[in-house]
Amino acid sequence: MTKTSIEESQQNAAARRAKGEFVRGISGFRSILGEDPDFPAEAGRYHVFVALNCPWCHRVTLARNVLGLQDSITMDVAFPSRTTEDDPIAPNRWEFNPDRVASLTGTTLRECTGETATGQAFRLAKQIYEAEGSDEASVPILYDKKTKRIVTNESADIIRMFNAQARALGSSIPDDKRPDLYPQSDEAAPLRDVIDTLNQQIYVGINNGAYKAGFSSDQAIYAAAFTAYFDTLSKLENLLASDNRPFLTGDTFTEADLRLFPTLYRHDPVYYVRMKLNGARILDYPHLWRWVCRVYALPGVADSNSLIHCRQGYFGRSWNNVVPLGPMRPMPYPDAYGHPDLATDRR
Ligand SMILES: N[C@@H](CCC(=O)N[C@@H](CS)C(=O)NCC(=O)O)C(=O)O
Repeated sequence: MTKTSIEESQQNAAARRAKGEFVRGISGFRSILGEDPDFPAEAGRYHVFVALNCPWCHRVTLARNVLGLQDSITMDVAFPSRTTEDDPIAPNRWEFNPDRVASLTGTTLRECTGETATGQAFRLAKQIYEAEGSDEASVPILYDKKTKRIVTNESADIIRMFNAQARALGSSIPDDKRPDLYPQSDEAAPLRDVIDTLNQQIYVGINNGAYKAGFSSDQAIYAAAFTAYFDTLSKLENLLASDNRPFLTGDTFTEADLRLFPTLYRHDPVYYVRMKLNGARILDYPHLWRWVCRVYALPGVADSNSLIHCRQGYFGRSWNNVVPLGPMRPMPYPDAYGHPDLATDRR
């Protein structure tokens, strides 16, 4: 499998962090399903651990759903807020706890589960790593229920291998009906180049750019991330407008679309406020808005996430546990994603 992930340079990472820049770390587990002899592609053997508010996990739940892998790859969902300071094991960790009550709704969240794959019913994602001597703590995790080992914790690799191995992994969708997110044929080499270029722009300017804007504590770093984010959105708006193409590379939904969606889905209801990305809404970009609605309507996409989890998770402790209730106009989200006609051009 070719290299999938676009990673931040780790050069001077400690000094950059000390200066207030948000610098994303590197994923430590990087086996490839179907290529590493320890991890053959088989139906019913693998499991994913996710948090629905996490956009990297959203890539994984999207790929699992659009490729028809819901029945053959099992999944556990963490509560959207990390553990609290008084947690008996560790604070600020992802927790599999279906009994936890969300402050937004005053109820438990029906998508949340316990930990069902290791056989040890761990409560914290951190404990899954500790069982392998690792001090990482992130989700998503692709886990092998047979050997009880982590396969990989890199979302870019997970979506690429789900696509490449969809049939062997037990997809419920026949080959000729299933989207091919990253076609492997010789003729598709130019398309792969286009996807790779888009992935790079989308990761730097948008997916990770949103975090750089929202989580850096330095005004200049925030401002540069804000500018790059909206510049990239304008480029993508123009790309879609150029020939009214339905998807970023043309007529079919590919990995580039899949990787853009988690950020744009969160933009109006969450990132506009939380990541200080209040330059414009996606609603203000008519082609991007219609693109979000088009992707949202694809089978499995609406079910791949929950804005309740996103809002609860992103507006957590740093927002005093009070979750903003909007947007209300032109209508509440995600219902708005059923209305491509709402698009306005007010940038
Ligand atoms: N490279 C990883 C990044 C995943 C990531 O940063 N996940 C965040 C949640 S959005 C996380 O779990 N961070 C560690 C922590 O919160 O303890 C991927 O794309 O799979």
